[in-house]
Amino acid sequence: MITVFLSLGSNEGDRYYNLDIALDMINEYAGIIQNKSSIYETEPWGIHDQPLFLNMAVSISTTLEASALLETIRYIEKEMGRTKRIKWGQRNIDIDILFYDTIIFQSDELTIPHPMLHERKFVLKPMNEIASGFIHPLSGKTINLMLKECTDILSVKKLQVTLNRLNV
Ligand code: PH2
Ligand code: MG
Ligand code: MG
Repeated sequence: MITVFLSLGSNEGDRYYNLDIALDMINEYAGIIQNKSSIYETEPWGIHDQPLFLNMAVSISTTLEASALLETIRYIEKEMGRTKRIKWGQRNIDIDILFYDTIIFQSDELTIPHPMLHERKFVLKPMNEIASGFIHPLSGKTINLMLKECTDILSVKKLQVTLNRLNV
């Protein structure tokens, strides 16, 4: 079993419902959910003129290879009728692989660890909640240190809400 960290995001439609469904499908198809962060409401990074995101981080244990995991994530996003139109733009669901154990992996389609995670507070803050001591295999830094060093000033606000059907 491999431990994988995923980042979930939604800023279109019923954002809570989208996260909820994505968690269900991840648990069904991608791997068993071990841990999940709170939900955060976050200012959009990259393209500012779009609705606020909900973001969260989860860890799963899986037997899927990295490329098979990516295929599975794409399947889930497709099943959910993913609405992404442009890079960094608005979408109903986005599931990104942050870490695949401590593996370093590079292909045309996939880079692990996620190459931009250290620049994104909307990724680091939720991740810090569930795995603050996890060490980035390339930089050797903990999530906690990366969060402290992160210069992203966009708002990342922890919400006091839980999902309706928290069946995982
Ligand atoms: N995802 C992006 C681009 N910008 N900003 C926030 N706050 N949250 C996201 O999940 C996000 C983003 C591209 O995947
Ligand atoms: Mg993304
Ligand atoms: Mg993505």
